[in-house]
Amino acid sequence: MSGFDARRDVPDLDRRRWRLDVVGTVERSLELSAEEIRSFDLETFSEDFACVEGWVAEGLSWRGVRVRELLALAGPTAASEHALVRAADGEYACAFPLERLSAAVLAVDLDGERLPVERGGPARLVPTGADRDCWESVKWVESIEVREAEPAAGDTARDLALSRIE
Ligand SMILES: Nc1nc2c(c(=O)[nH]1)N[C@H]1C(S)=C(S)[C@@H](COP(=O)(O)O)O[C@H]1N2
Ligand SMILES: [Mo]
Repeated sequence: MSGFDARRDVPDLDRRRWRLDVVGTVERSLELSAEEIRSFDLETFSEDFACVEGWVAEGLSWRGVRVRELLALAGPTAASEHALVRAADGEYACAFPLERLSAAVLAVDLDGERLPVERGGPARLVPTGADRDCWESVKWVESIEVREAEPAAGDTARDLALSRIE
């Protein structure tokens, strides 16, 4: 992908130790390994990725699980309408309406290979829909925190992404 900027920190992640937490206002908190995520029904789709900085990576082939499937297992409370997706690189986090997040894919493969850590592996969020923004494609996802109230603080993704544009 042409947009990779080596100045940005790639976290030191051990694929075997990595876990995805699905927590917050859910009936059952989940802690899933990369292999457990692979045991869900995985979908493959092709997509271009465009960053507001002005570059495009064309024809990427992603494979992963619909977040809807993970949430179905966790069971959000009826009043849950929001979520905060947190990453392993410091304070990076992105808030979503739960319905939009449900439609996104948590990708574990890119172009037929396990998603490398340089590209956001073990798991990277790939939102769908025309209105998606580049900073919503959270790399190194560590937790999905379901909320009833809209996160008032903690959504740093947009600010961090825009602060990089010179
Ligand atoms: N965890 C995390 N995810 C992130 C970012 C980041 O800094 N940290 N940057 C976002 C932005 S603005 C873009 S354009 C893409 C860049 O993806 P790439 O590094 O694979 O080119 O990742 C998005 N996801
Ligand atoms: Mo971006």
